[in-house]
Amino acid sequence: MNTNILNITAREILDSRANPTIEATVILEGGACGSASVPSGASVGKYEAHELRDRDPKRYGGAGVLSAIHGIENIIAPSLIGMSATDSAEIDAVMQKTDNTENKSNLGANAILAVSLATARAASVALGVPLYKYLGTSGEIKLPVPMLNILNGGAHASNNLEIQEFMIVPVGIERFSERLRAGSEIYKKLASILRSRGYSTSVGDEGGYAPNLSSDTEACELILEAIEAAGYDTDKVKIALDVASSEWYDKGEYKMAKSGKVYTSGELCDYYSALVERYPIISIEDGVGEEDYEGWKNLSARLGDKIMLVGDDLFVTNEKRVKMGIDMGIANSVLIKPNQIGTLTETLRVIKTSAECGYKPIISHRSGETEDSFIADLAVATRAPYIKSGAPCRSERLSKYNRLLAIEAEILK
Ligand code: 2PG
Ligand code: MG
Repeated sequence: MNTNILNITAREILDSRANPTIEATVILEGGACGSASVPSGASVGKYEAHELRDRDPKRYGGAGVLSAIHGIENIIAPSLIGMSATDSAEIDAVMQKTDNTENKSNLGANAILAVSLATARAASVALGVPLYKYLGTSGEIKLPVPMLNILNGGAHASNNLEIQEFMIVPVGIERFSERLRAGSEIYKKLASILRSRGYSTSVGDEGGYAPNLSSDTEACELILEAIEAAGYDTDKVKIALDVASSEWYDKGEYKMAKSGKVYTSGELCDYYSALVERYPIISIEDGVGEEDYEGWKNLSARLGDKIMLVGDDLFVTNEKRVKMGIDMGIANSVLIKPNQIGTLTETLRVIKTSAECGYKPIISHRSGETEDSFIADLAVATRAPYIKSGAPCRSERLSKYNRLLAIEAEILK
């Protein structure tokens, strides 16, 4: 099969929040083709690669991506046509060189990533292998533990919860399909509990419920009740939080976006330590802000031996920032979002670097998603221990979990 690139096209499509995003298609000389679409965040880290939007107020309130698509078809495509789709690293290097900026602001990380992922998919189709096998090495296949976000708050919901994500993590369950079943059963029990207390069961951006509650601790209590009501226990199913605290950071203090309450970095650490004492929490993401390095040191000293401390806005899937964090001894886990950095090659590299240094990679969706399930294959290919793809609800979240079910079925055959 000839894997040389014949043509690349791109289209403007919509994501799960009705915002425009890009779907790119790479067509190979041998006839194979692959498409990929890119997600978009709401709580965006300061150091993320640039997402190129048109800023034309007459279209989609300025969020159109026609300029990025123009770049794919008129600048990226001519530079890649004739190269083999199997040469991902070279293809990504050509795009980075053509863009010629540190944060991919000329062509847009959204444009570059769409082509990068579509190219890998086209290559896997041409070679007739599943994407996870194409992306990864051989050896025993291991499926990730899902981190299911069943209560949404922060920038992902218009309720009063300050913490962005309350997740359940079925770490003590062996099979992926059984982990997902636990996620679904607990999610459904949580709905009954919320309803019985007169709370709303409408959902937030990632499919978790988004009720107004008396406090973030009430959220943890309700989750514990749901775990028990569904017939599981906290040996098997734990809780994880994504605080997304960079959203609150303001001149050295943390000002909660909804209640307006103000905390110092130290007070936040005290708060988390108390939560960890009281609840079966195994992971806290972005507990302090992306530039609050002293806060990260404090948090790591206090909780780094007990739970996963995940850097999302802190690391932005950027190898330089991860290495900086490792040198400083802060955090111990890295959230991996391909669109924070903009190419498959750099994503794979940062996963490798993190894992080699004992930092756990967690493959993640964005709050604005599409039906593309690429990250499910990426998690399997890299043997990532965890994947975070929202609630077991809404098809843009489930496309990833359902793809993992398909992979599990395939390997158990
Ligand atoms: C996060 C993500 C995904 P967003 O903060 O981890 O859950 O949210 O895509 O809005 O940055
Ligand atoms: Mg996060």
